[in-house]
Amino acid sequence: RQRCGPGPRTEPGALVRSCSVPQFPCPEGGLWAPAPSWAGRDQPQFGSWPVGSPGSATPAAGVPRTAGTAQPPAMEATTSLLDAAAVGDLVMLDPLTEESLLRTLQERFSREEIYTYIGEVVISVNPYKPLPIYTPEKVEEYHNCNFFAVKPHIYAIADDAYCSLRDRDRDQCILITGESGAGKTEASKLVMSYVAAVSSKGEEVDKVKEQLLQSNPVLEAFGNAKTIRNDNSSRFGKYMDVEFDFKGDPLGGVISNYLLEKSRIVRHVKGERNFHIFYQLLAGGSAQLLQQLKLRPDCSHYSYLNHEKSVLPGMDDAANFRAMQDAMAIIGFTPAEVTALLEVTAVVLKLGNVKLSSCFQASGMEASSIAEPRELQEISQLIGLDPNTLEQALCSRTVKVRDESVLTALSVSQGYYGRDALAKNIYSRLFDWLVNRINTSIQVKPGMQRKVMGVLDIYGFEIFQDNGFEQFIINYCNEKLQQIFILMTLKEEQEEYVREGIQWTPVEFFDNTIICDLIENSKVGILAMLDEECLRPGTVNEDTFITKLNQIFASHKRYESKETLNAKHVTDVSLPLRCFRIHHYAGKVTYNVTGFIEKNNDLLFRDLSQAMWAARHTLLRSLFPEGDPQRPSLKLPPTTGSQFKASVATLMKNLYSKNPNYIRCIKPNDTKTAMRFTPDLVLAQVRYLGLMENVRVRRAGYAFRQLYQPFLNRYKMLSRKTWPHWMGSDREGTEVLLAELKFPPEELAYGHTKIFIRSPRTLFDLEKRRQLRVAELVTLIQKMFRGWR
Ligand code: AOV
Ligand code: MG
Repeated sequence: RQRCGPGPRTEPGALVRSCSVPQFPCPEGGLWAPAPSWAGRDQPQFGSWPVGSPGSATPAAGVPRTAGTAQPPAMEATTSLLDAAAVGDLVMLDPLTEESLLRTLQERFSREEIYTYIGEVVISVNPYKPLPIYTPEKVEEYHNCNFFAVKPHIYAIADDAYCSLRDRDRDQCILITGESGAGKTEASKLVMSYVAAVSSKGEEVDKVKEQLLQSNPVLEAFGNAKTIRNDNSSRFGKYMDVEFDFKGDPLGGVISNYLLEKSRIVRHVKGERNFHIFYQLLAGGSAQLLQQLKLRPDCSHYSYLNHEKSVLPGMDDAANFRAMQDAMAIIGFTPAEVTALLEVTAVVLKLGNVKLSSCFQASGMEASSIAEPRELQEISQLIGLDPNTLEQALCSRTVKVRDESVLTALSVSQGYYGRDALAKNIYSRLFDWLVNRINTSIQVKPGMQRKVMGVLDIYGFEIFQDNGFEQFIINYCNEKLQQIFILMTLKEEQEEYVREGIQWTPVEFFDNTIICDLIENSKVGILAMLDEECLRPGTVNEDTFITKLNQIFASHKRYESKETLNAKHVTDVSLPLRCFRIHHYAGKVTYNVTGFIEKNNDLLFRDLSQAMWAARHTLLRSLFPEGDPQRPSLKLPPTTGSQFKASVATLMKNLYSKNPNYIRCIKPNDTKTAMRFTPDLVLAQVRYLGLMENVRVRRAGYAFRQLYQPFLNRYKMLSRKTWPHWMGSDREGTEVLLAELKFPPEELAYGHTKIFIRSPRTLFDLEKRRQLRVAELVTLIQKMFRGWR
C-alpha cells in the first residue's frame, strides 16, 4: 500500500506499504520508538552516490509521491508531524503510553485539530460544531498532496484512496467505525464530497456526482432518527460502491442497505423520535399536499409519534423536507413516484391511529372491531382498497383447518399486533424499494470496465439501558467490523513477519473471533439457537431460548447469564426478567430477550399481505408479492437474524477483496456539546478500538517490503557487482547490492521472499540514487550517439 498522488504506475509487486516515520531501536520492551531529535538532523548520506539537491528530481515510477519533489521527503514529513507537543501521527509518540496518547488527542482537539493518524489509519474526534476545514481551498490543498507533509485530515485519506484507485487500479474500501454519534455518517459524506470535488468536471459526470451525493438526504430522511445518543442517528447500515471509469470519473454506484430498525415505526422511547420523514412531511408539506395525503400538520395528533411535537434545536424539518424533495428530483424520481412514496408513508403514520375496540361474539370469545372508522376509511381511499377488506384483515385471520379455510376473530391485542406488524412491514419494504429506486438511477451500464470505491457507514455500537434484538444485531455487525480491522491490519501485519521469518517482538492484541463465533456459529451460536426456537412447532417463548443459552454457554468466557450476574451482585443496571450479557470488544451489554423470537420471525398475517396486494395503489401492491392468492404458499421466509448474518458475510467478503482505508471515529462527550473532551469517555474508546496495539504494530514493523526479484531489477544498476547481469539468486543479489550501498543493518531485514526496509528515508535515498544513476546512463548513451555521428 502506498501513499501517492497521480503518477506513474508501480510495477507489479512494487512497494507495498509505507510508513510515516523513521524508527530506531528502543531499549525498553523490544519496541521501536522514534528518535526525538531525528527531525532536526541532516539527511544522512550513504554509499557512493550523492543525494540530489532538493527540487532536482521528479518522482520516478514506483516511487511513492510521498517523496515529494521539493524537499527531502521524510524530513519534510517528520517536521510537520513533530508539530510541538501534539504529534499528528501517534506512531511518533515518545513515550507511548495510554496517557500520552490520550493527552495528544486532547491537546490536538483543543486546537481544533480533530484528525490524527496512526500510520495510514485516521482517527477523527467529533467536534460537534462546524469547523472551517472543509472549504474548496482545503480540497485544493489536499488534492494530490504529500500525505505526510500536510496536517492530518480526512481529505488526505480520501485523496490517497482515490488516487490509488485511479492510478494503480486497486479497488478501495473506506471503513468508518465508531460508536453511535461519533461522526461516521458525516465522515462518509465528507469522503464522498471530496471525491466528487476532485474528479473531473463535465455535464454528464457532474450529473452522476450530484445523483450520488443527493442519495444522502433521501436515505437519511427515511432511515435516520433522533436517538438519545445522536440527533441524526442512522437506523440502517449503508454500504455504497461508487464506480469509476479508467480516468477516475464517477460512473455511478450501487447502494446496499442493512436491516432498518423497523421497530422504531411503532415504538420509540421518550426523548427519541420516529424516522425524520414523518416530522419533515408534517412540517414541510404544503397544505395541499397534506390534504391530498389526508394528514394533519400536527405531530401530536399521531400515535406513532408518541403524540409529541418534538422539534429539535438546529434541525429544520421543513427545510429538510424541501431538500429531500429536491434531491429526489435530481436523482430522477418522477412526480408520480414521489406522490406514491409519500402516500405510502402517510398510510404508515395513519395506521398507528387505527383504534380497535373489543366486543364479544356469541360464543363468548373476544373479538376486535374498528373503534373509529374515519382513519380506516381514509387509509382505504389512499390505497384504493375496500374499507371492509381492510377491516376484515385487521380484525380477523384465516386459519386452515383440515383443508378448509376458517375466519377467526382476533382479540384486541392480536389485532394491534397485526396492525403494528403491517406498519413495520410496509415501511421497511418501502425503504428497500427506495434504495432500489435510487440504484436504478445511479447504476452503471453493464459491461463497462470499472474500478470501485466502497464506503461503509453502518450504525455504531450501542449500549442502552434496555438493549433488545436491534442492539444485538447492531453490535454483532460492529463486532464483525472490528474483526475485519484486526484481520486486515494487526494480524496480517504480524503474520507476514512470521511467514517471512523476520525477527520481531509480537504485539499482543485482543482477537474478537471468540465473540463473533458466540453469535454466529452455525451450530451453537446465539443466532442459530434463536432460529431453532423460532422454527420449533408449538408455543415458543423466550424462556426456553434463554434456558438453552444459559446451559450451552455456561462456561463461555464472554457470556454471562442472569444467574451469574446476580451471583456477582451486578448492580450497574437493573436486570430485565430474561436477559443475558455479552462481553463485546467495546463493552459489556445486557440484552433483554423479550421480543427476540417475534422480531426474528418477523411474520405478517397472510390476510394482511393479501389485503395489501388487493389494493389498487401500484407501489404498495408491489411491496407485497406474497399476497397474491394465486401464488403458492411459500416456505417460511428466512429469519431476520439469518438474513442479516448472510448479508454481513457477503459484505465482509466484499470488503476483504478491496484495499482497506480506515477512519476510526471517536465521540468526545455524551452531551453532544461543542468542543468538550471527556477523557474517560475517550479513553474507553481508545481501549476498545485497540489504538495502542495499532500504534505498537506500526512501530514494531517495517515501512516497506518488496519481493526480491522486482527489488533487485529496479536497483541493481546501483552496484557494479550486480549490474548489468546478476547470475546468483535474487536474494543474494539484493544482499550484495545493499551491502555495497552501506545502509545500516538495522534498516534492513531479509525475509524468505521479500526484503524489508524499516524507514521510508532509506527507500527514498535508494530512489534518489537510482534517478541520478539513470541520468548518468542517459548522458553516457547520448555521448556515445554523438560520437557515432
Ligand atoms: P454517527 O453516524 O457515527 O452515529 P454522525 O455522523 O451522525 O454520527 O454525527 C453525529 C453528529 O455529530 C452530527 O450530526 C454532527 O452534528 C456532529 N459531527 C460529526 N462529525 C462532525 C464534523 N466533522 N464536524 C462537525 N460536526 C460533526 V449512528 O448513525 O448514531 O452510529 O447509528
Ligand atoms: Mg450514522
